[in-house]
Amino acid sequence: MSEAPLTFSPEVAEALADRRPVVALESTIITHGMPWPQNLDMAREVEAVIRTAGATPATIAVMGGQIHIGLTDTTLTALARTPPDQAMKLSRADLAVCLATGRTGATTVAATMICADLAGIRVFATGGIGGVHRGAELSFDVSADLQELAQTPVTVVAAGAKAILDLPKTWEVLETLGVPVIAYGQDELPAFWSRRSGIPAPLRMDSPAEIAAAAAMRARLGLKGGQLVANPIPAEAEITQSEILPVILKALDEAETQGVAAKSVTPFLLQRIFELTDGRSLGSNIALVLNNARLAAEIAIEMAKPA
Ligand code: PSU
Repeated sequence: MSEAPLTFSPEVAEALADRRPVVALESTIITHGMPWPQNLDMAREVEAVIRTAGATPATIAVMGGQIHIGLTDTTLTALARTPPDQAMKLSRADLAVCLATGRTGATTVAATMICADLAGIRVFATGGIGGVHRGAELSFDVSADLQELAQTPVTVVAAGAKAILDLPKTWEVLETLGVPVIAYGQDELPAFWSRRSGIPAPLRMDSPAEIAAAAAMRARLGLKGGQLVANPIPAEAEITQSEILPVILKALDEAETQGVAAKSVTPFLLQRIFELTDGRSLGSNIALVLNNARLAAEIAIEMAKPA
């Protein structure tokens, strides 16, 4: 076990000690990705889905100089109530500073992967990863999530990259970085709120067992880095690309006019899209997270089987 300041919930500690399946969950989606109180409902429901599927959920956040692996309901509620400006949005760059200064921090995909790896957790479910922002050729705004996938051995289940991003450039960068991008059960990459993106998937897999086997094979080959499983949103919850694209473009336009930059871009866009769709985008976002949690639990169960 590492020297890192990890505090495990009793439930997660027992599951890991017994080598039972555990699924990591991030906390930025709670503090910066969804509004109160839907964020708390989502966080609880996602944990429930993982338990029902037969695995143990481990929501990860930084508080009081410790990386918490698994939160109590009281802590989860406190975190969900924390205004976005009072929780640091942690990536690889700021994780140590947050811990050393005792501040509260919510982990993004990148930071959650680092913490999950330290804790010995191999699978992580989220909504959508960060990626290359539109206009990145001028702003250089590329999420640290992509570099993390290239170096930390965790399988991340997401509904693709968030469709507010430049998706073709995001997939190009992942290819350059050597990250396996695996579409689950279809030949096309999904686009977060939509099942289809028009972009062919570099890889396709159709079962949790195959995905677990691929992760094990990467370890045997000594390949560093994780895998991205792009799991399409359930059909009944999707917003098609033709419906969501004009909304995304309007939100992007507003972000530019208002000079929103860096870490504020993603939360700003998600909030504006929520308002512009009268809350429909949030319902879809919750549905896709739950769907990803279920698949991640199934993968964790396969990974926990003796070789
Ligand atoms: N998935 C969601 N909503 C979110 C996120 C993921 O459904 O808000 C968060 C993740 O923590 C991800 C972050 O790492 O958005 C990406 O932010 P950025 O584009 O600033 O790197």
